[in-house]
Amino acid sequence: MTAGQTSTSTADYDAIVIGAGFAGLYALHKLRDQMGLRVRVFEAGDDLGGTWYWNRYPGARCDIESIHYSYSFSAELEQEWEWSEKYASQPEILAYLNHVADRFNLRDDIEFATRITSAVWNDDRGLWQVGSGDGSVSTGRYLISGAGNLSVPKNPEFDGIDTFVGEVYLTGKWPHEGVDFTGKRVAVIGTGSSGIQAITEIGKQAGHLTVFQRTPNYATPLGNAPSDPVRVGQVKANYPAVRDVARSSFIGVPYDQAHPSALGVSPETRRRIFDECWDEGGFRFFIDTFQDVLFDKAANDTVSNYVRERIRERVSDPVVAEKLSPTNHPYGTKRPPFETNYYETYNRDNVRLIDVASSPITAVTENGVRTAEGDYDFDVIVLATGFDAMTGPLLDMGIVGRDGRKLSDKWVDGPHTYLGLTIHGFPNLFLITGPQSPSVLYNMPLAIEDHVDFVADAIDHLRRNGLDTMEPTLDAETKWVDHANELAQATLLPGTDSWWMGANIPGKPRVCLVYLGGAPAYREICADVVDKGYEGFTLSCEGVARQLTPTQA
Ligand code: NA7
Repeated sequence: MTAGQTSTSTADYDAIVIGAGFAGLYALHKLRDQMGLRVRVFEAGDDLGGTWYWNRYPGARCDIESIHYSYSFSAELEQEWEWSEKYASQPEILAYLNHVADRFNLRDDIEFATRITSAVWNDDRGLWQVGSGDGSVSTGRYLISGAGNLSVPKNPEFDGIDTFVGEVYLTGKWPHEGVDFTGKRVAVIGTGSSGIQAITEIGKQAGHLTVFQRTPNYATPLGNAPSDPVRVGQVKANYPAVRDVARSSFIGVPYDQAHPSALGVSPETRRRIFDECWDEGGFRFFIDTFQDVLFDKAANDTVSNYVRERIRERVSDPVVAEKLSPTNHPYGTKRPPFETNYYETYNRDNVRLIDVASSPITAVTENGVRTAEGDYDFDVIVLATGFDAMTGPLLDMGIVGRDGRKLSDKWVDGPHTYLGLTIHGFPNLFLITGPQSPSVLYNMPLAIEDHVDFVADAIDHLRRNGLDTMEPTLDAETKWVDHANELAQATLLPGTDSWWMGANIPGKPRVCLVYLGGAPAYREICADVVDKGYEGFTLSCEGVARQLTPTQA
């Protein structure tokens, strides 16, 4: 909006929310039911659930304990919902989200099967014009992306994939009717978290399964089990305190603090700590061992060696065990996958492992997969090849900011955000768990709640002060990007090709997409920004931009 103009123009909605997963559902509830705003949610899928709507592949489940991987905003919801397993499966998480939608009457304000293809800031009217695939346009004062971090599957990179006469499935877009693998010759390409979960289940059903592995992963036990009623009772009796402790831990789960240094203890003590965390399962092995494993290569070697040793114990054929043992990157520099009987899958007669690092896939043919070493015939190919993570969903929506500047141009060398939440030149646009926020390294439902609460408070602040727009300054954004990059450079992560670094997509800028300072530090920074009257933001009123000082705020 230019100086002197007023923001009298009326928007269809106060807030437009994109996506009806964990983020969009809570944003709708918070803004509509707690703040009285007019809110519309647009969702590309035919139903709600986001990640948990699309990722229906066999074995899909969360890898943060469900009593923690769940909303904290409603005490009643926390008390009434029962998880049947320690780590819920995809159908159960989807049932939970449907329960939330029904309980809080959210469906009426969600437009399903509506993919947002353009979102353009109208400076004269001070609002976002949001267009969908069918040509309809809606306007909103605030635009909130709950489009997710892992919602745009990577395009298949294999020449000839369209000529394959069998069935092809992407783990991230799994058919709702399911897939029957019985008696079939199945290929799975990819051994990240999705591939590892799917391979274990498909191996049990397929006539024959061939896994194409480019990079072996450090998969460690999930430790799933039926829910323990005693433990659940203890958590439910103390939920607010449990959530506080969770939010005070690096990744948002109430686990112990890691020991300072893997090198500062005796080999026996180190082994004991690794064994304990291994046996506990899940993220404990990633975050409860030693603080220096992501910073110091020698410290990391201790954990990497330990995992390799444990893999060798479980795989009967030493040649296969060797292939499954990662050696080209340090433990934890790719997002650690968690498994249940994954390694034992390779002891089955109907499962084989093909290393495509040494002999890459050159094409998909009419009948199967071609590598430099030969052709393999299949009835079904499953692509577990990952996502255009973090920035992909945002760049997929045709976002255009002030003065017609495209987000894709602004982010040509990687994301530039302030707090991973907002972007200079894109007023009133809020990214829930955006790039350069802790996002995927923070228990997602809590990360989402923190961000939605921040946005709600910011909108409330604007309204109470008769203000229209909020936009970070270029200076604040630059400092944030530098800060996020400095944190990443201090770790071992930049040296590994991972989706955290954008390195899984050919041509994508190589930059750390995640804020690595941890949830507690990040939460403190955000609180401080608010305390200082939204430091780093320009808040505008009737077209007159002004930097509010704390006293004005
Ligand atoms: P990931 O973790 O990105 O894994 C993708 C896998 O696919 C990984 O093993 C890749 O090997 C492999 N891949 C990708 N492209 C190819 C090609 N062209 N040839 C062979 N292999 C390939 O995705 P996921 O869906 O498993 O997990 C994403 C996140 O979801 C996960 O981290 C959790 O946060 C939940 P590479 O390692 O690149 O050599």
